[in-house]
Amino acid sequence: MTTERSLVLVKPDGHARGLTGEVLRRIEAKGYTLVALEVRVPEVEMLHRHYAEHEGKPFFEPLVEFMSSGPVTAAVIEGERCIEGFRALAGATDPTAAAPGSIRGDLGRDWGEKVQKNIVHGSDSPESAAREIDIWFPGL
Ligand code: DAT
Ligand code: MG
Repeated sequence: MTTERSLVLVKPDGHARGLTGEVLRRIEAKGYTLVALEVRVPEVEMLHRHYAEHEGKPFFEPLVEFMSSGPVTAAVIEGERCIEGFRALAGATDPTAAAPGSIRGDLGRDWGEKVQKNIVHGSDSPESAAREIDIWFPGL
């Protein structure tokens, strides 16, 4: 048994397009459990911590600006190998290249803007998941 927790975000583009329920539906249909759920407009300081690995990259500031531009749904999900499993549900980072059947592949596309609006975030490792869950849901 490798029960894991992962931090999932429905990004501002997903919220604005009314896709939050669809993302949560896919998570539940896969068999993962919702452990925590909150809608909030994230603060810039928090996003700097969340995206610390990307600090200094050309897309970092536009990414933080985009992510703080509106409501985000943060969720902690739980299930067997759900970190890798949710990354598979999400699909590749670039929604144009993401496989059909995935969230980004089915629902995302390139909007011709600096920041890729790719609907969701999912933790990429157990270490990232622990760090990110502590940022979004301290004490959980
Ligand atoms: P992922 O969200 O698939 O884990 P990531 O961690 O490499 O991807 O990047 C975080 C986010 O930053 C990603 O969801 C969209 C944005 N991003 C990544 N690479 C980018 C690029 N080359 N240009 C613009 N935005 C980018
Ligand atoms: Mg990432």
